[in-house]
Amino acid sequence: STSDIQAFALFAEFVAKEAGETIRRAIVMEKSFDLKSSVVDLVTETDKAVETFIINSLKERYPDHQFIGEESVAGGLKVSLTDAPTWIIDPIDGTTNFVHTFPYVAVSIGLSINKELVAGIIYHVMADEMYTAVVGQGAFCNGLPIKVTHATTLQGSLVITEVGAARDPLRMDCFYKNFKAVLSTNAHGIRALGSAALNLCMVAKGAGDINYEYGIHCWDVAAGSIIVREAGGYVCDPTGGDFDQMARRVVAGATKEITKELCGILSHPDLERD
Ligand code: LIP
Repeated sequence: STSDIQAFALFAEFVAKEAGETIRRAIVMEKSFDLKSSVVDLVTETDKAVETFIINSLKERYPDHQFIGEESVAGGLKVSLTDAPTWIIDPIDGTTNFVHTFPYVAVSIGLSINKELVAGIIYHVMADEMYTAVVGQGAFCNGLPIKVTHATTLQGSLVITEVGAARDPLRMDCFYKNFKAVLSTNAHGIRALGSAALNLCMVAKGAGDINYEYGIHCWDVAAGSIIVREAGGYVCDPTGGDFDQMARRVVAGATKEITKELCGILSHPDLERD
């Protein structure tokens, strides 16, 4: 029920805030990192420690819930989304930023039930902003309602995307092609700040009109996609079809119109599903 979900979300908010405190302390210290899928895909001890803390905290409270965590998957655990309540966790979204002390890092926690996202919690650590949404209940930042903009065209809009953690030629070609296509609409600008979760929060709060990215994983966008929808935005697959959180790609816009316009000009790289 909605009140159960609200209780789950409230607890996750508390856990995200605690996790954020650890990240805030660690970001100003010396950091070392290991590599994951590529030489630009980074992980630190803090990512791992924070993920363990989040999963253990939620598990203790909800022993029958399931978990998908970025670093657990990197450690070899398979992504498996069932009908059971499943927490989808990115302990530090924006690890590259964390490593470089760029203050755009977030804790992202989504909750899926019957394979539908029902709650999203994203903590913008260095801004101390807690973004939350429960299905049907609207989206909030630090408890105040947030809304997307009214933008219906790319012309004059602010577009947010990311380079991502892949550098292979086919993926890069697609990236450049899409970048050019967006600029040729006379969009006011493109931003790429390094956190998929926070990019979605920016669209949700009306600080930017649309976000697209290829190569993301479910933990990058689970929480953010529901936050955008609950803020009145339109989230779909870049082909224009239904958003699929396992498909590694997303478009999230202020309105259906601007979102469909962007879908119409994007080229899609091949991506292996989560
Ligand atoms: C990152 C995303 C970023 C994306 C990177 C990476 P991480 O998440 O938020 O937007 O471009 O490829 O996935 O790895 O820092 O949690």
